[in-house]
Amino acid sequence: METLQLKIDGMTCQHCVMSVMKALKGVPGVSDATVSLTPGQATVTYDPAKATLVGMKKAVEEAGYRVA
Ligand SMILES: [Cu+2]
Repeated sequence: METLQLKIDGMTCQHCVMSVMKALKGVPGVSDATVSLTPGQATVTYDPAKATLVGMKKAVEEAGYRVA
C-alpha cells in the first residue's frame, strides 16, 4: 500500500468532503481516503498495482470537483 496526497479544488462544505471521499473510495485499489475541507486536500491509501492517479482524478472530476 502507498499513500499520496491530492489537492482538491471546488469543495465548499462537508457535503463536498463526503462526495470526494466516496468517489475516491469507489476507485478500485483504493483502500482508504480521508478528505479535509481546509485546505482542500485528500490523503489516499491505495494499492499501486490496482489504482492509478489518473483513475483517482477521473473519479474526483466525475463527482464534480477538480484535482489541482
Ligand atoms: Cu458542498
